[in-house]
Amino acid sequence: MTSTRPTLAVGMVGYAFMGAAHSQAWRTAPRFFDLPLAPAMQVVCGRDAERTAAAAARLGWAGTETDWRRLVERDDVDLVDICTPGDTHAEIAIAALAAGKHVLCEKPLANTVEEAEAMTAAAEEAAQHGVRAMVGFTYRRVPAIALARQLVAEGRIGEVRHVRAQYLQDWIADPEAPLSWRLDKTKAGSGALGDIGAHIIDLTQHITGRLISDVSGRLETFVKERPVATEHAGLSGSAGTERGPVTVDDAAVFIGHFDGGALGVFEATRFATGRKNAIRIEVNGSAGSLAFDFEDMNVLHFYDASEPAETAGFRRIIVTEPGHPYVGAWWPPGHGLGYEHGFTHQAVDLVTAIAEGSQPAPSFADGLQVQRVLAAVETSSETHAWQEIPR
Ligand code: SOE
Repeated sequence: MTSTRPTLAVGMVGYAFMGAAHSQAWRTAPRFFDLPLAPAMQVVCGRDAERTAAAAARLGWAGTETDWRRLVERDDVDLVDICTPGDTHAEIAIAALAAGKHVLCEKPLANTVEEAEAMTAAAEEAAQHGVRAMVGFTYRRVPAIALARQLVAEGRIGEVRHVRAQYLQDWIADPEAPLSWRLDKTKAGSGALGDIGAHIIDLTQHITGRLISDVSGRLETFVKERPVATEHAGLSGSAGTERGPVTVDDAAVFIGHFDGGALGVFEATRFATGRKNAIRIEVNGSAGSLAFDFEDMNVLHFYDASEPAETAGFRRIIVTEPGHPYVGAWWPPGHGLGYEHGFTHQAVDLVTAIAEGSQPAPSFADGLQVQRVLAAVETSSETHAWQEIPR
């Protein structure tokens, strides 16, 4: 079947875990959603020609490049999708925006506030010419999360007072798990804080519609040295005999306030033994509560405090009805969506915004706000003092 829609040619930089997830999204978005533009998987870029060619064949990309600068210069690329470690985000995104390409950039937006500021300035300049930029906080597009935001916006839980958020993983709980780029500050910027803490910062701000205004936090690195990885395969690679330093945090905890006065308690760790990808968020308001756990991602718990005490209780909503956000395009009720669907919804929303000429969310400015919270937690951990988040 040939599409009569105008094409949006995508060039993706990086093809590991995130590149595979984004490729899946570009493949499925036009097949399940009625998109105004037809994404074309034009070219994928990686440093090693042979591996990049293998990735292109496996993931469905038409061509390859081994230098992202070449990809950014190509006339047959409309959108640059950045799936590389954080140390390269700013340079690639700023060059792509200057070349008039729309940009989708993986999270966290950058490794420093300064980089995120420069990226936001570049995105705001590009927006004047109709060029769009978006940061990939993909969990916003989990239907249960989108429903939670709707319920808060409709006032169903009243005034928000408590926000409790955890992102729990355990993939390096074993001290012999090897080093990878995610444990290297020069590449990743920070550890659990930026990699997964960034998600719960974004999600809680997204669900409540309020920004975090101040924080007090602590970072901890439990295992300070690990075997050097021999390969960049999967999250943790495979180990050699040499050992090297871990230069990022293993875990981050912080408390803070949201605009409007709600209290937040946050925890991000790669040492929660037995927890694989548990994003747990609970919001308590004056009229009710919401609770979510990504390990049961098709479910949202909702407590309505206006119900009679004798029959009130947390309601377990299976978020798979056609009327639920994004779900109508997929399977019959109860059949459930997975991790990858968030990436497809992200591609759908980005393509739609580009076609409509509107600002996709989360914007680079939203990514900058998250970056400022991350930096404030780090500073607070060093100084043992509360930090305000600059606006
Ligand atoms: C690794 O901790 C990781 O892949 C994160 O980088 C992703 O953002 C998250 O979705 C899953 O875990």
